[in-house]
Amino acid sequence: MKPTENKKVLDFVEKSAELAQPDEIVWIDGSEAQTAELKAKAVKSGELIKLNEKLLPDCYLHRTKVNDVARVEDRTFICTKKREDAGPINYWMDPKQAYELTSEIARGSMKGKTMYVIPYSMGVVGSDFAKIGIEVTDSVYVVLNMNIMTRVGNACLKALGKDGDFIKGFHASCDIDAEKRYIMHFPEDDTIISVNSAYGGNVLLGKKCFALRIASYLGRTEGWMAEHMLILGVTFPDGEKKYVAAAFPSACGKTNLAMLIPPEHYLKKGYKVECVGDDIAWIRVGKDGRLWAVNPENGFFGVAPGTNEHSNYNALQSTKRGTIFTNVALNTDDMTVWWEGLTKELPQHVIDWTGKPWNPEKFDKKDKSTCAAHPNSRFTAPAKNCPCVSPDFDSLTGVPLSAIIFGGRRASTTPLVFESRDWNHGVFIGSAMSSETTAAAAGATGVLRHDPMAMKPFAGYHMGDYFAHWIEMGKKVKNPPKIFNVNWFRQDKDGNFMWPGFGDNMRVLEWILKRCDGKVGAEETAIGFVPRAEDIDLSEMDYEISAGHPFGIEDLKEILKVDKSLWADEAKEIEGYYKGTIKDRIPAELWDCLETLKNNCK
Ligand code: GTP
Ligand code: SPV
Ligand code: MN
Repeated sequence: MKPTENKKVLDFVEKSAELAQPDEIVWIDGSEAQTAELKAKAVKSGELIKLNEKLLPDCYLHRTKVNDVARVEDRTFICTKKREDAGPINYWMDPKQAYELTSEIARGSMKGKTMYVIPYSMGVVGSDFAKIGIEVTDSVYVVLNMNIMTRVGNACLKALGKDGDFIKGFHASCDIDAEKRYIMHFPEDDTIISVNSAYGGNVLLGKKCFALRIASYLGRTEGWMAEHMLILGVTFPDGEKKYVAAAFPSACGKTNLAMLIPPEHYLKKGYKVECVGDDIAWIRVGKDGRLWAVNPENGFFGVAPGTNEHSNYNALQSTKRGTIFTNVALNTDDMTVWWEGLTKELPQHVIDWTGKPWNPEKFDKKDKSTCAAHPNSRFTAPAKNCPCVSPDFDSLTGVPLSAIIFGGRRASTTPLVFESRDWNHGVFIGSAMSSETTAAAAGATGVLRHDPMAMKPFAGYHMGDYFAHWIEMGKKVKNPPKIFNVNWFRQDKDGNFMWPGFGDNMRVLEWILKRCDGKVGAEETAIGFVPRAEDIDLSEMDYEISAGHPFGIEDLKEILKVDKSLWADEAKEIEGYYKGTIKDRIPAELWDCLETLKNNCK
């Protein structure tokens, strides 16, 4: 029985089946019974390994092929009719060619297999913010992950009604052939096609493909924004609540900041931090002239390595039930999972992420190839598991933003925190962001590259137009959030982090929120407003920077410094990026900010 009469849905499913030729079609209803059946099937086929039911109830481990462990940016395409609409930094393919190429690859690829049809909603089903997608896939792993990451089932079909439109997603695992892997986006047709991958961001089409690439395109035409941002709420001792959204590139700390536990003395005073989202924010202008944000997801697809009881207790707790782990190591002593950084002691009986016995004696922190878990190994955990999930998580209206924060991994130059002079200057700061690459995408790590607003891999259209959209949005909000930039990743000459990060980032958040209320001063510098060191609360700090020296105000001063000569170089670099890479469609407001920066650094 088909659970919908929506002809567009039925047509899409029929066409997909005609192409891929599955033996059967199964509609996913999101029910516990069906989910349990699929888990059992995946365990039987070896696609999932069941973990210790007592210690990790309803948790599973999945291993991908070794050639399929991260997003593949150079195989990710924006297929607009006009090349220039995809812009200078997206890979582009002519839509006709892209449809032909992927059809050729996917034809008959589901023979002998089941095609699952997943109706899902990004956002609370039926809310003003929500948008519906249908993903067809031949992977049970995808179905089970989508079940956690999105709101899945018949309610979505009901919300679509007889005639509603949706985002079409076609995924075929094919042979997981890296040479024939394509992640294609057709923003003009509301369509996504993914072939030859079975890894996270490439195949959970509701996430980066829909909620960022397609949604950013929609947002531009419809007057809202889809951003690579966490959303968190801070409750003050007097009960007041404020919300912040922050854009950091992949594997640069969104999940960690979103679930931050404040230092002890903040907790004692009554501060509380709650998580609304850890990766994606959809943002609209509210009737009150403020920006309001929702998290369209329903779970966390979080980086495992480095997550432990101290660094991110809330994330770790989130993974204790109903979680799918991808490419972490298996501890065969008790059928639990392990990854680098989970515990100080190395477990002795471990199968690494490729399925081979692991030798802890050969482990060398600096050599990724000796790791038991893949550096981009992940957990897919239901948001409701998170001890600090916000009561606003399912809010239909979203939450009002007091501040927007940009940030990246910068070993030098960028201070711990600074504030933009106004909205347009904030947009400039976002547009000028650079960050060191991480394991979240295939390719070299640690290479400094431009990643405007942490959206380089995710903007579904021309980056110059995207900047212009930000400027336009600023004109629509009477009470815009203040815009800040942070850098948790400054390093000393020996490569040690100069700021403790994690929970101690609360100290910076507090300064940011005080600035939003005009409750604290700042120093105006060449790049914007920087805190006076005395204004950041360092009490009860418990961090030793290199050589056993406890972190103090002098260390803070060091990472708040703005070195004009470095920033003069940075300005040249930004100019080179604007002129040489983005080339056109950059709004005049941003050129003005660049001129100001250059003049300020003379
Ligand atoms: P995506 O899911 O890829 O978008 O990543 P993310 O931005 O959510 O990053 P996440 O919070 O998972 O952090 C990635 C890595 O950065 C982990 O290894 C963390 O341990 C590390 N990290 C996060 N916050 C901090 C911090 O404040 N300081 C330092 N030094 N490292 C951090
Ligand atoms: C990221 O890379 O920013 C992620 C993981 O959040 S993925 O879903 O693979 O894109
Ligand atoms: Mn992300």
